[in-house]
Amino acid sequence: MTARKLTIYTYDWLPEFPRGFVRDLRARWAAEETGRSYDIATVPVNPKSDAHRAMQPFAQVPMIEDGDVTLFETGAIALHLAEGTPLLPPEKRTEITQWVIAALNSVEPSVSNWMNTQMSKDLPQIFGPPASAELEAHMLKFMNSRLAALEMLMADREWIAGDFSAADIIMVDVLRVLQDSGALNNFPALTDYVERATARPAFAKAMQDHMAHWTAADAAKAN
Ligand SMILES: N[C@@H](CCC(=O)N[C@@H](CS)C(=O)NCC(=O)O)C(=O)O
Repeated sequence: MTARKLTIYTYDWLPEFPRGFVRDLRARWAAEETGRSYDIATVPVNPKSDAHRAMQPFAQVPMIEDGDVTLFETGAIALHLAEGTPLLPPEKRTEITQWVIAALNSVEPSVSNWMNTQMSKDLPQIFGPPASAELEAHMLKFMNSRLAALEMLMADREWIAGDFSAADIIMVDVLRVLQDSGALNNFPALTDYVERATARPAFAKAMQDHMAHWTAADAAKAN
């Protein structure tokens, strides 16, 4: 039997600030955890192409091709790559799916909105005019309410739905963007959860290759 060919799509180049956090990392991490080798293909970040929109209607990344399956949305990608592996045991499928959706729908918007208020201070040309103190406080309060709920839950769990699963890849990647800002400091269980997950060899390999991609992209741009 020939193994299906897996291709992960990301941008051809990006500036420094999002590197390490571009969501192709989630697809790479899932591939590494499940022992899938993959190729990287790129789409232009500027201008976005029609070919890109044909694969991802919002012209975002990542997308994957896995044999004859083409997919976008990191939750769908993680669940797809986890299929038939210990990252998605059949008896845990519904619970893991629930947590993937919770990470993307109940937690990530609160994190992204607060992060945008922070990024708007340093990069207003990209993130819009600096957020007012009121907006920033509102977004922080909303995010902290979500983090507090998750903190209670993770206080007595190693992973979110039994053993390490596709849901942990997505939830941890949503949370880890907060590490450097100190926003997780009041949430020791979440801090430990993120540290535990990102200490996994598969995460380290995914991150190393993700960063190497941007270094190579710089070199290609310079030529
Ligand atoms: N919900 C999407 C979000 C994808 C997303 O936000 N991708 C970012 C890169 S990490 C992007 O392409 N941003 C550029 C844009 O939105 O134009 C997913 O999880 O796949």
